Amino acid sequence: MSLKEELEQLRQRALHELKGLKDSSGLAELEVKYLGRKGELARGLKALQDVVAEERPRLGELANQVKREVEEAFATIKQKFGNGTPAPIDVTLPGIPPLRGHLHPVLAVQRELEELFRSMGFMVLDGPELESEFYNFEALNIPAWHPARDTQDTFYVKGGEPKNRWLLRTHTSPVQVRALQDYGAPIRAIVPGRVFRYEATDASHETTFWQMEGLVVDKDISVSHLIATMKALLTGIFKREVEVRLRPGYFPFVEPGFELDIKCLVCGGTGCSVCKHSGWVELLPCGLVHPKVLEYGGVNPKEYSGFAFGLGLSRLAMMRYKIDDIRLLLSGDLRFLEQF
Ligand code: FA5
Repeated sequence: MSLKEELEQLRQRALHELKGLKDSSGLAELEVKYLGRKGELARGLKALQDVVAEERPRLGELANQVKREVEEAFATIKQKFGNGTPAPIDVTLPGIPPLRGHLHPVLAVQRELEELFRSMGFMVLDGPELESEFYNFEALNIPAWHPARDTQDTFYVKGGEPKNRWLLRTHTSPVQVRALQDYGAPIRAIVPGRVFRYEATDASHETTFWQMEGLVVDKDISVSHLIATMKALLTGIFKREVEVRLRPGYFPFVEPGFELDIKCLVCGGTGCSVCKHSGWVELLPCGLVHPKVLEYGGVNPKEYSGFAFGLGLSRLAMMRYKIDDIRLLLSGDLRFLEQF
């Protein structure tokens, strides 16, 4: 084969092999094979010395042209794959911090309260969110005909019996009777949990919100125990005195019953959409446990008495963090949640 044919074949082979590369592996070897000091091209150039003088300029030009073409082809493919050498790693660069979550504001307040009540000897209990009419109403002295049922309309689900349907619980109070049945008296318990109501929403009303029930049953429990516990709760969570007002309140499962309101901490009492421009927020209804509830729980009302409260946990979190719309709590909006 003449040198001219050899050079042309060399060009074809080199370009063909380069084309077949799928990634940068093998690129360096191929470069040595064709362009290396002892590579095929170097051998072709060396062979120029042996050709007759008049052929040399033409073949020399061809050899240079092949060299240029092959070098260019290598340069192009290196650009495509990178040159096969991994970029150096700078171990001194700061790392990428992992994203960290945190407690939802309602859960943060709940955890604090659990801690506080545990320190006062309370159990922390749980109850079913899908409840029976019996525990949600009947056992709390709210029979089917009672108008108090209308104040807590809810979502009923298929199943249960005609007079004891399943529903999404409207409050945490059903756990009062469940706890008495399970543990008897004396008892001190709190029950934080999610509750549901079928009602129009606004800045202070949601269809899904959190409450925390409290129940103390023992011998000779009176309103003074109730008030002292409410004070401990409020100073524990706000870390300062907050202005409260106690009014009579009606709930069929307590007697006497009270509404404990706190001065709105979102507006400082001047009036806003959270306190419906009254300056006060309904937060802590409470009272002495009705004898019928004790009986449903299997506890003798002649021997024991008790108090109960139903804290609006979502509203407490709003007061604590000055949140001006309850609907933000379940919005799932990270711009809101990341502020806590
Ligand atoms: C009750 O649910 C009674 N079970 C409370 C109770 C327990 C009274 C034990 C006596 C003894 P009420 O419907 O008022 O009561 O709700 C209690 C608290 O939940 C309210 O003070 C309020 O803070 C909160 N709340 C009520 N409805 C909503 C709502 N739609 N959205 C957000 N919070 C609400």
